Amino acid sequence: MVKLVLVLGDQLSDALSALQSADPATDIVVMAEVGAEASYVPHHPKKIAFAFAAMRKFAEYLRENGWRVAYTQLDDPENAGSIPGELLRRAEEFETGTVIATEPGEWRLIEALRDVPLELTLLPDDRFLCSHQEFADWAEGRKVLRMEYFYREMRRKTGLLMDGDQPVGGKWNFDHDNRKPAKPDLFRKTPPEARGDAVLDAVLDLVEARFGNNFGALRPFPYQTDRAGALRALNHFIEHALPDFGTYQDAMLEGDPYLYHAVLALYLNAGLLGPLEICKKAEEAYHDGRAPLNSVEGFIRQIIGWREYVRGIYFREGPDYPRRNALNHQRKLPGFYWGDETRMKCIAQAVGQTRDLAYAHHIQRLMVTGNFALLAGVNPAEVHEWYLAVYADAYEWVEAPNTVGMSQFADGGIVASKPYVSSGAYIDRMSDYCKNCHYRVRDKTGARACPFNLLYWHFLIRHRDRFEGNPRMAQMYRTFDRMDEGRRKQVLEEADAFLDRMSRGEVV
Ligand code: FAD
Ligand code: DLZ
Ligand code: SF4
Repeated sequence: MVKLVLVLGDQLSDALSALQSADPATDIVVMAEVGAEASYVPHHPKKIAFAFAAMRKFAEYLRENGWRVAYTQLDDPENAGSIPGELLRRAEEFETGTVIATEPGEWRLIEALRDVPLELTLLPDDRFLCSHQEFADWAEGRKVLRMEYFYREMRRKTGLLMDGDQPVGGKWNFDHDNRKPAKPDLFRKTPPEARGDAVLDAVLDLVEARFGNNFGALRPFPYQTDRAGALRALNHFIEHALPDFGTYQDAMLEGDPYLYHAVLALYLNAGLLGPLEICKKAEEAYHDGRAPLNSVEGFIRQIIGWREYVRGIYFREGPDYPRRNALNHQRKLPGFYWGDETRMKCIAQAVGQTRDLAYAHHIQRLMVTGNFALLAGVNPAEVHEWYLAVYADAYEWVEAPNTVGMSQFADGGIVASKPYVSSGAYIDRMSDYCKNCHYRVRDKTGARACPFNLLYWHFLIRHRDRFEGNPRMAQMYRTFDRMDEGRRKQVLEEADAFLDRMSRGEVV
């Protein structure tokens, strides 16, 4: 009997379990651009264009390799509008009731597939290094689930940067050598840009017509949309950026969106690259003397450590995870996250490049936009929706633990042992943003005081009961208590006034 083989927009790998267990001679691959997937959040137009162009090209690749592919474009008059709807339509067309799929990366879609009245086989997504069972076994009996220990297991499992059972270089983690600020450099290489082609051009026109009003610039479109292009981007990164990746990992510079970051998460999460092939290339560069250990270890840790760990957390914690709100934060997300004017240079830079590129690097996401939302007490569900919408690499399994857990502490401390909050001093140390800001990073109070400085204390005092006993935060409470009473009062009043002005929609 014919089986339908579902391939979703982030499953564009020929190693996909659903494709591996099907037969090109008899089975039919179903791929569909659907309104439901394109609008469950107001995705950045570049993210939608990337998904559709990469899907169309992958469908073509499958056809060239002998598969029959039933592909639905968004503007097909027959389009049923959702993945379950498309499966039912294709089941009728091909007179079958059987579907094979690889587990989607989002509870919403897993549940929707389970409700489809067809005989569905849901296979594990084995493009990841750690299965749900392995993660459960690792987590079993542990009081806290710290990434660092999980990462060591992944190093042992993959053998990456291992010398027998010992880590190469004698240490598991070289972050101590990292975290330096960067200097502007006109000659720094940026990732290779997409060459226009007919498929991409047609998709860009479609996305412009249907999603042109979503937040974000569609053109120019720089990203690769097939495996060959993703491999070019990978090779470029290994040659030009990996050597300095570690040292400047946390740095931020005005007008320099990528620095030494890989800009590979969008390809990796869509399936155009695999985690092991990326890490092996990085390891090779270390062994050939083309990249130092602090960079290669740091990079590999992000992929086999953080990426696998957050996926484990997402599936272990269950469908309610994105709605958690441990700190009971209720403020609305300010309009400047969607491009309204702000005088805060750091926010304007991070949001501006997000609008232009559907990309910001980790420290911009964590210590600028994430830090501000947490300090200001924004509702984490709104923060989550924003991150899921605006980044080309965002899918819920990876975005939610990073946002709800790591950045907003809304899971109550599963991912992060303490909240990632900082005053303006951190941003000043790691960037050149403060030099050209309306606010003064050294001012702790007064009309031009950096809002991060004011809100930092406001956050700590708001949540004193919860965090005072945390040994890693006790020092901050002692510092606050040492200020004279008038000053303490002034800081908190100015922070309140700032939040009021912001919530009234005034330019802040
Ligand atoms: P690099 O900085 O060059 O890192 C290399 C690779 O490591 C990345 O391509 C990515 O695959 C992996 N990686 C690094 N950090 C993480 C992490 N914390 N979790 C998972 N993988 C990681 N990453 C996403 O892939 N999708 C998201 O939706 C996403 N949302 C985030 C939201 C917030 C609030 C924060 C703080 C982080 C988020 N991240 C997300 C993690 C990280 O910021 C991005 O993976 C990274 O910025 C992607 O850019 P890059 O490819 O240049 O990565
Ligand atoms: C992100 C995305 C978009 C914008 N559109 C589609 C689509 O039309 N069809 C599809 O199969 N997948 C799309 N995707 C990726 C899905 O949203 C993704 O598979 C789920 O979020 C699960 O991770
Ligand atoms: Fe951001 Fe404050 Fe620096 Fe301005 S002074 S860029 S608001 S950290």
